[in-house]
Amino acid sequence: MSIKLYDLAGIDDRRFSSNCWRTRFALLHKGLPHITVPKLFTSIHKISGDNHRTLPIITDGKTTISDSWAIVNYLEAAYPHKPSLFDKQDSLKSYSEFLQHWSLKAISFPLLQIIIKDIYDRLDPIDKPYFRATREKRFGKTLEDIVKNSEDNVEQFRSGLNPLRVSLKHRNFLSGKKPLYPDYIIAAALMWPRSMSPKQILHEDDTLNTWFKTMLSLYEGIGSKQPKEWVGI
Ligand SMILES: N[C@@H](CCC(=O)N[C@@H](CS)C(=O)NCC(=O)O)C(=O)O
Repeated sequence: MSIKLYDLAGIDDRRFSSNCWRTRFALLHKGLPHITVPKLFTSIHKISGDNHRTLPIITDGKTTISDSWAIVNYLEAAYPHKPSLFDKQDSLKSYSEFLQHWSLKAISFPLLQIIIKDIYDRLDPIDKPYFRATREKRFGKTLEDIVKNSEDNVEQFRSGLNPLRVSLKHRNFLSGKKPLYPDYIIAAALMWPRSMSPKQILHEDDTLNTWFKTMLSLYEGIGSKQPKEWVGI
């Protein structure tokens, strides 16, 4: 039986969640047959009897796991003969864990303050009241107020990506010669604005574009085939 990946979806079946993309890339890298099941924010609680409140969730036979980091560790342990996401190196696993935390701080959080209203605009109408209420409570202001300074914030966001540009100066991938989990973490973070925001998040001459283009082309171009909203590749 195929693995099932419960995946967050917006309008036009846009699969926009970075957290879910990490898992999707992980399944593709390992060559594990799987199907993705689109879900709305407001239907996550129905997946496994209210046990899990966030996506991604996978089911593999009788096993159900949520949280992308728990999932990647499960896949490595359950399928040791399939290509490893960490090249079977503890050091790469530690680097990945660091990068996931870094990307949350340096990419996802600043980006959210730039694109949160664009995300809202592209959610299924059923999800909109839930998304607005929970995010406005979290930030203590309206979605419209959160994105008030988004023009200035885009510049700041772009310069925050410099560590990635420096790392990619002398290698093709963040992981070295081939894409591994560190590359999927960052590519997943960029799939989010790519599918949900018309803003120009990366300049057309940004050196990161070369790497991102390669990431989009992997696995028969699964990334590049996704609906694209932003100005860019
Ligand atoms: N650390 C978790 C984060 C998962 C997460 O926050 N997922 C979001 C989707 S991108 C979610 O399901 N949020 C549910 C909600 O906001 O109600 C992971 O890596 O899986």
